[in-house]
Amino acid sequence: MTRKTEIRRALEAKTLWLSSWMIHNANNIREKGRIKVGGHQASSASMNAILNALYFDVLRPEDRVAVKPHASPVFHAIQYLLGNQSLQQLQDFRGFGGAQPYPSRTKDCDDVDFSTGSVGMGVAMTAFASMTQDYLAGHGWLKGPKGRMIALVGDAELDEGNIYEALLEGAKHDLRNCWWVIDYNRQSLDGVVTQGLNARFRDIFVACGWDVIELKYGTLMQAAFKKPGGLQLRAWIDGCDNGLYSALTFKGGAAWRARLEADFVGDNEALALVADHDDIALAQLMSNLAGHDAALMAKTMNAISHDRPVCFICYTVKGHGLPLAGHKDNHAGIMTSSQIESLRSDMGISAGDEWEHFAGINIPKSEMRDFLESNQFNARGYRRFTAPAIPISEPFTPRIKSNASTQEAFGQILAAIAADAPELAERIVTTSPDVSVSTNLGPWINKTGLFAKTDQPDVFRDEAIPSTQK
Ligand SMILES: Cc1ncc(C[n+]2csc(CCOP(=O)(O)OP(=O)(O)O)c2C)c(N)n1
Repeated sequence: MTRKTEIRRALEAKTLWLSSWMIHNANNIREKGRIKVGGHQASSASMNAILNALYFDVLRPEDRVAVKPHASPVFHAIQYLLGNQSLQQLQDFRGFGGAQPYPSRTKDCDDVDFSTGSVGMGVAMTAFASMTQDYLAGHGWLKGPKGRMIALVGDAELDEGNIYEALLEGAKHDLRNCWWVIDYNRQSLDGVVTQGLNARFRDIFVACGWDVIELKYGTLMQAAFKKPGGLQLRAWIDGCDNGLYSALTFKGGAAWRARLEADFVGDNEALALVADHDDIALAQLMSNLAGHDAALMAKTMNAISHDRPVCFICYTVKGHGLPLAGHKDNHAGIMTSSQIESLRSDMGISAGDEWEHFAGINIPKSEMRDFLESNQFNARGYRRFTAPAIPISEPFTPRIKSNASTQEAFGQILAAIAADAPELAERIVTTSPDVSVSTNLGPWINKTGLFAKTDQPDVFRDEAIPSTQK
C-alpha cells in the first residue's frame, strides 16, 4: 500500500468517526433539554468513502458538489480536516448557529456549493448549474476551466419527480460536465427499496444520453472472485435479495457463514472459499461493495476524460462500519453510548481526544498536515465569487399602462431593461417553462435572443412566414 493510500484510509476512518461523534455529541453530551435533536449516522457512513474519494482525490477547485442532505456530517468533517470548519460549529451541530444537518449555503460557513435538504433538490440543481456554466462560457464570461457539477444522490432520492424533468431538460440542451453519484445502499427512510432499481436507473439515464458506470464489487470481492469458488460467490451475491443482504450485513460474519454454507451445500470450491475466511474477514468481504472502496472509485472517476454526463451507481451498505449497518430501521438510528465507546476504542482514539484531528492515526501529524495542505480541491481556498453591480446610466422607465395585468407589467419591465439597460439585459436570462408568449416576454426575447450552445436556424423567418417571435 502506498503512503498516500495509507493517509487516505486514515482520513476515511477519521471522517466516519467525526461524523458519528458530532451526532452523538449533539444528542447525548451537549446540553439539549428535552428537545429532540436527531441525525443520520447510517446515511453518513453509507457515503463516507464516496465523499472521501471525491474531496481527497478527485475534485478540483472549479468543481461544485451537491451533497446528499443526510451525509452533511461527513461533508462538515472533511471541511474541518481541511481547515474550513470550526470545532465550535461541529460541537453545535444541529444547534442554533452550528453546522447544519443539511448543507446550507446561507447558514454554513464551510463553502457549501448547493443547499440541499428536501431530497431531490440538489440533484436537479447540478444539471441546471452545468447549463448555466455553458451559458457563461458561451458569452466568454467564465474565468478558468469548466467545473464538473456533481450530485451525491441517495437511491431513494431518485423517487423525486423533478429529477426526471431535469434529465429531460439536460437531454434537450446537450448537458455536459455533470456527474450524479448514486449511493445505492438499497435502503430509504422507511425500509429496504424495491428490487432491481439499478436496471431501471441505468435504462433511464442511458435513454437521456448519459454514460452509466456501475461500481458494485470492491477490490476484496474482485480478488475473491478470481479464486476457486469465486464465480459461485459472485453469482450468489448477484442473486441475493436486497432485504436478505441487508439483514445478513447487520447480523455479521457468523450469519453470513451459516447462510452461505447452507446455500453452497455440495459445492466444495465455494465452501472452501467461505471457510478460508474467519467471521470478521467474511463480514468484511461481503460488505466490500465498491461504494466503500474509495481508491477504486477515485481511480474510475479520475480516468474519465470526456465531458459527457455520467451516472455512477455505487453499491453501498447503509451504516457501513457501524453497528447500525444494514438494519432496515437505521435511517434515524443513533448508536448507543456503549456502541460509540467501542467505536472510539477500535479507532484508537483516547477519551478526551474525540475532536482531535489526528488522534488514533499512526502517521506523523506533519505528514497528515502536508497531505491536507496539498489538497487540490482546497488549493484556491474559498471558492465563492461575487458579482459586481452593473451601473445603469439612465433610470429606465417601463411603458406600463395605468391599468395593466401583472403579466403585461412583467413583460414591459423586461422590455424596458432590454431597450434602456443593455448591459444589465445581457446578464439576465429568463428560463420560462414554455410560457414566454403568455407572460409577455416576446419583446424581451426578440431584443435579447435565445441561447443555445450551437447556431440554430430561424426556420420560419427563413421560409418568409410572418411571426411575431424571432
Ligand atoms: C422532498 C422530500 N420528501 C421526503 C423527504 C423525507 N425523507 C428524508 S430521507 C428520505 C429517503 C432517504 O433515502 P435515500 O435518499 O436513499 O438516503 P439514504 O438511504 O442514503 O439516507 C426521505 C424520503 C424529504 N426529506 N424530502
